[in-house]
Amino acid sequence: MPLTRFGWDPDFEALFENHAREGLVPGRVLTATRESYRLATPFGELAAELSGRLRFAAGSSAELPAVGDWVAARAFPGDGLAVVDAVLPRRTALVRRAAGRRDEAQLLAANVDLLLVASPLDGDLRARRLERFLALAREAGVPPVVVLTKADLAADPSASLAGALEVAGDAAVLVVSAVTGDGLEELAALLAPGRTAALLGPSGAGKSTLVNALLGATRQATREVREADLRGRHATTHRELFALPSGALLVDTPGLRELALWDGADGIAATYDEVSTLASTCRFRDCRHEGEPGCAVLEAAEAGVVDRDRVAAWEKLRREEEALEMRRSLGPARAERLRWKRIMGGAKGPEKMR
Ligand SMILES: Nc1nc2c(ncn2[C@@H]2O[C@H](COP(=O)(O)OP(=O)(O)OP(=O)(O)O)[C@@H](O)[C@H]2O)c(=O)[nH]1
Ligand SMILES: [Mg+2]
Ligand SMILES: [Zn+2]
Repeated sequence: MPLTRFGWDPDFEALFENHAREGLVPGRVLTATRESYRLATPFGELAAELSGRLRFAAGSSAELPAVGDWVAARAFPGDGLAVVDAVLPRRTALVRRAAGRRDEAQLLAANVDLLLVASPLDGDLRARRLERFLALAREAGVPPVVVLTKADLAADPSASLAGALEVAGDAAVLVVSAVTGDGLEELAALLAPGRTAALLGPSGAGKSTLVNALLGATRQATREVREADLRGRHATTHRELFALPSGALLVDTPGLRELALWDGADGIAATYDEVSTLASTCRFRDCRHEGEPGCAVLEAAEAGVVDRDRVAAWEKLRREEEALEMRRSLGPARAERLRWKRIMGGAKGPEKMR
């Protein structure tokens, strides 16, 4: 199967020249679980592992292959195997802060051209959660589209649509139902041949159901309806890239319980455009919007010009981002010391020991 079927293009071809001279072949990562990978290659699908060189050269897990990556591999088609030797530069990278206590970037998918943010209509619209996904996409330079799913279960679809439009900014908002088929054609029309889209959203939003609908086949297990109320169950357990019959590529992902950003500053500014524009006109350049004189953000919130909830959400994301940035750039000891100073103001530090 030609690799153009998986999105191979002249840009990646150019990046591959040196590897080709070494007798390596290009491959696209379809799945990446622990140490084992599946690649689409010129020899068809191959199981793959990492070369020792790549494993030891990688400074962090974000440098290892992720779903959507293009890699250079040594192929052993007779055995159905390949050994990945290098990861090609990424056109885009969807990155979040990994769940858990350690500060670690987690690469959700690479070389994604369009992010579909799934948000189910079987409950209230979660505008704040939506904003986090939008910020993640914009940080990566990937245009987002909001996909409001399960429209057939919506109590008031037009209210949810209006709510989503309020926070979507330049992102399109689609309303779809896998049950009635509403909106599926519009969704399919956004997925261009050779281009890669990824689905992100909470568990149970109907992401895999959409993948199956677009594939025209049941390749992804979805949650049983009778289990639909059970919390903490993810029908999808790993990320996977699918080639759709239309020629587009689509990445299905397990639902994300929480979404913490990594490197979020630009994405946050773009997602809360009206708030961040105001903030740049505060009297003090380092205004924390906590009651300082001449704070344009608080003034606008009081006058009802901007939505208070969005201001609060923007603040929260920025604080998270700042704190993470500080821990990353300073190391934990200095970060804690500076944080203490900021909270305690002029209060004195630790007693000097004699
Ligand atoms: N009524 C209705 N049910 C839907 C629709 N789409 C999906 N469902 C159901 O919602 C449940 C969850 O769907 P999934 O596709 O497994 O959800 P998911 O987002 O892939 O969930 P995770 O893999 O856990 O992240 C399943 O029981 C689906 O049948 C829809 O448009 N309407
Ligand atoms: Mg799923
Ligand atoms: Zn201010």
